[in-house]
Amino acid sequence: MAEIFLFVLVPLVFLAGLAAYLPFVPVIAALRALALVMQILTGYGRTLVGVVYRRTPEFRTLPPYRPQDERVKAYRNYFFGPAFRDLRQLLTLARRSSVTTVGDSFRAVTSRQFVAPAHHRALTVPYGLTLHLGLCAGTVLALLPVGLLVVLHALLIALLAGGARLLAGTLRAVDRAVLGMKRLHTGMLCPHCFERVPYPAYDCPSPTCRRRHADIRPGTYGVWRRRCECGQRMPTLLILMSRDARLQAYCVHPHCGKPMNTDAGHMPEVVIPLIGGQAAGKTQLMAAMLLALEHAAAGGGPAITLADEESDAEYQVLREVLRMRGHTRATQKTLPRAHSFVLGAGRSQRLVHLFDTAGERFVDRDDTDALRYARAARTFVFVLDPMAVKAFWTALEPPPGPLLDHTLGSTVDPEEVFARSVQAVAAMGAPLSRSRLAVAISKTDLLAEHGLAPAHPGDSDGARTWLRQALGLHSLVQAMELNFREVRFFHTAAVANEETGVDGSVTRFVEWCLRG
Ligand SMILES: Nc1nc2c(ncn2[C@@H]2O[C@H](COP(=O)(O)OP(=O)(O)OP(=O)(O)O)[C@@H](O)[C@H]2O)c(=O)[nH]1
Ligand SMILES: [Zn+2]
Ligand SMILES: [Zn+2]
Ligand SMILES: [Zn+2]
Repeated sequence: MAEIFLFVLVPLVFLAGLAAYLPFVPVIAALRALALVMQILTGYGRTLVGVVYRRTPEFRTLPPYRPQDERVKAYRNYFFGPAFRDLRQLLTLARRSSVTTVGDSFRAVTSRQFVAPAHHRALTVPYGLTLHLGLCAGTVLALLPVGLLVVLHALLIALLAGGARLLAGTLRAVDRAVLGMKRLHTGMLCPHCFERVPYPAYDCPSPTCRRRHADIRPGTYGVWRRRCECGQRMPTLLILMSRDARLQAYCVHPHCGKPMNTDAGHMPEVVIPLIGGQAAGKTQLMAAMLLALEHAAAGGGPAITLADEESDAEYQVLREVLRMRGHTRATQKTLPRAHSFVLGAGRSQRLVHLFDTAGERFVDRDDTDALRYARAARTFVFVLDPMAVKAFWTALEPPPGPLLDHTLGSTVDPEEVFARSVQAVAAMGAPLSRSRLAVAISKTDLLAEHGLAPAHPGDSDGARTWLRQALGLHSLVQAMELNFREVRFFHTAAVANEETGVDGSVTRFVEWCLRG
């Protein structure tokens, strides 16, 4: 009887139970599969938040982008590297966490239902098998949403990275166009080495940092702004610098690296070289030009601001010399430095560089290479001291009396200086045939004192005739008109007077020089 019970009834009951259980198998398996999928997705979500947002050490699998390792000591824009690093970290960590979740689930079922079950194995083994079936299905099913999320993530950052590059490119193009409008497409002039700087380098504005950023334009290190290694934010473009937050610009040429004018790049630039022999009157004329502009500004004309401390300090000295009717000292032969000032306001602002080079430099052929700045000039000033012309002392009618001091004159032949300078400047590639030349016949006040001034000192044609006929400078005038697009002749008296200010001749002269 016991045998019947054991070998017939029990199996029958078991099989009947199994048959009754069978319809529930798909339901239980499906639920376990769904639970596993949800578990894996939750893990993925947690990893995503950790990698992209919390950024704690346990979510780090790849070395981070650090500013100290960069060529430029600045933080990278998220879409220029870090976003892809995050995606790779996410893939690694998500794979790890999914494998752990699946493995743990299988192990839990095995141990609880097969190895150490709480009930009879006859009951737990079918249940365990069902769960295993669910886990298998869940593992396969989870691949779909996780894969989809990864693909979406990759697509999104690819799209944003493309957008960031496009935006950076557009901003650079806009900046280039604005520079083009300011006629700065070939760059700005470095007042120290006279080379063109296509785009200045800038120092971090933080006083404790001062790291140099060679190229701040939008790109790898930021689209609108960049962050220096020290944490300080800086604008990426000239057009993004507000008037009172302009960064200090530096020359990018490796042998130079000196500071440029703070206004460089923000306005058109005008370069005016003063050419002339020793003691022809270049320095004094330049001082008078600046003073004339200052007086004009006080009288409602365009505002003038000296662009840097050095220019300003030198100008203060020169102005004092003019006021005292003193004599300027011979300019040092050291490399000439621009006297820079900002003229005008708003859109008509211009950064003007006047180059007063020592007359010595125009005599020696080896020294003329310092005239590199002339390449950027479209208006030249030639200072001609009539007292340096032989005919002035021999052929003038009436002749200069004995009272006119010889030593006040230059002793360098203007024809020679002109020929040499033109040759040097043309060899450097300055487009003279497209440039204007202002000829300043200097020291008119001295001549006037001795009754030697021409009848119509304010008239270019009169001055030209005077040079040709009275001083016999036919060939010099011809050479000037041959080399330059436009030549204007001025008699200038670089002297000032407390009440009336600078002599009117200089006012007219400077006005023409800056008109171009
Ligand atoms: N009266 C008078 N003196 C002038 C005038 N221009 C220059 N001088 C004087 O002429 C001398 C030479 O003038 P500078 O301006 O120093 O000459 P420079 O061309 O700069 O000479 P270097 O620097 O040696 O190349 C100085 O003593 C000036 O005071 C002028 O228009 N009128
Ligand atoms: Zn430089
Ligand atoms: Zn910094
Ligand atoms: Zn001088």
